[in-house]
Amino acid sequence: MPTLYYAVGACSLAPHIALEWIGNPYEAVRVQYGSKEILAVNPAGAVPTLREDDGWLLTQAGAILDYLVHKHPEARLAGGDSVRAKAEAHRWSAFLTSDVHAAFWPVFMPYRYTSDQSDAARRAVVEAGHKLVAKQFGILDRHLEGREHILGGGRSVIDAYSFPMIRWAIKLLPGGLDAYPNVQALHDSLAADPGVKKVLAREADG
Ligand SMILES: N[C@@H](CCC(=O)N[C@@H](CS)C(=O)NCC(=O)O)C(=O)O
Repeated sequence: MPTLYYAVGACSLAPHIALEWIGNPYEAVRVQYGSKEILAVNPAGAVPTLREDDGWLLTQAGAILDYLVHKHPEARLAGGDSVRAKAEAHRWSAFLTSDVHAAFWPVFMPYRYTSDQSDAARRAVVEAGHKLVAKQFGILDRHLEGREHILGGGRSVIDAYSFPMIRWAIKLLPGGLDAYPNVQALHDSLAADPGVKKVLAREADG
């Protein structure tokens, strides 16, 4: 049975949802960033990390989601089977990892982005981060116009991948999702999904 190492509210929520959608037994282990427990399986001390029974470890959210898609084709979480559909899945996974997730870093950890330790400097970094996040959410919102899911082939791990980041935007952007009605609609449909609800309840518990 695979083991997912996760932290509450983190991007590990995406593979957590994917495992729930797949429906096979798995273990979810809650960790603190940088703890001994996570450092033992991921030298970055970060989540998510997936461990298979034979000890094989996989890090990086996008890689874990891609692995789960291919390990469980019966779950139909690829968002389409054509060569172009696969390329689109790769494109949106990269967008979420490199453009959206990275845009949140200055918001979460402004001190890593300036050597000026004053409050004003940190506030300026956070504001710059908000602008970058807003740019990426604008791209996602326009893409979602007239679509129920990010990928053309239906519900996929890419929708799951977007979910933690959408939740961060609701919490951290000054206007929440007000300017992104299509992202709001995707959020609402994911939040109503029984598998997503189950995972959120588990992550909120204790
Ligand atoms: N590129 C990695 C980033 C993983 C990552 O940084 N995860 C965050 C949570 S969303 C984390 O564990 N941060 C703790 C830290 O950076 O110390 C991935 O996509 O999996």
